[in-house]
Amino acid sequence: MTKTKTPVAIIMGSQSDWQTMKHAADTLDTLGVGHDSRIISAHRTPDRLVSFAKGARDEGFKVIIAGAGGAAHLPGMTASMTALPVFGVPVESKALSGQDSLLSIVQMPAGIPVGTLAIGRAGAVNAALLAAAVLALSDPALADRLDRWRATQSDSVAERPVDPA
Ligand code: RP5
Repeated sequence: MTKTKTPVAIIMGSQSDWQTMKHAADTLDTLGVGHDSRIISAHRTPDRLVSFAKGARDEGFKVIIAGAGGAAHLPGMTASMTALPVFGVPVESKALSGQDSLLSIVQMPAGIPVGTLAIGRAGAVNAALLAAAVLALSDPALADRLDRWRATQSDSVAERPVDPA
């Protein structure tokens, strides 16, 4: 198996999840963290899922971000087949506004952890920040970039509100 130099895998159940998961990719880009995005459906492409999850460590990945909506089994099934950290992003579904996705991902049985984030964009951004924080434990340059990212965010918050234009 070819080793990747990209430490973060971003996987999602459908092309339709990319609109949400792109925020994770963009955040990792801002932090200078390599990533690879793939469509892997727990239901429609189960063989692809098994192959990816069982081989993720050997491929060189260190952290997996998994986004899915509805009956969102992707993060949990991935975590069942790898000991790499898995962060789950509940994608906002049309029918139930992502509450189905959230409950599908968050209620893992003891023994197989998935770090579950917020529904939608906030969850995707925060999954990327958490992935970066994990990698920063052994990468001082990345730790510096993460500190600067947070300082920039603090600086961008106005002290007083203004009326909308
Ligand atoms: C899930 O079903 C995917 O993660 C997606 O959020 C949802 C709907 O998929 P599509 O019907 O848009 O392909 O597996």
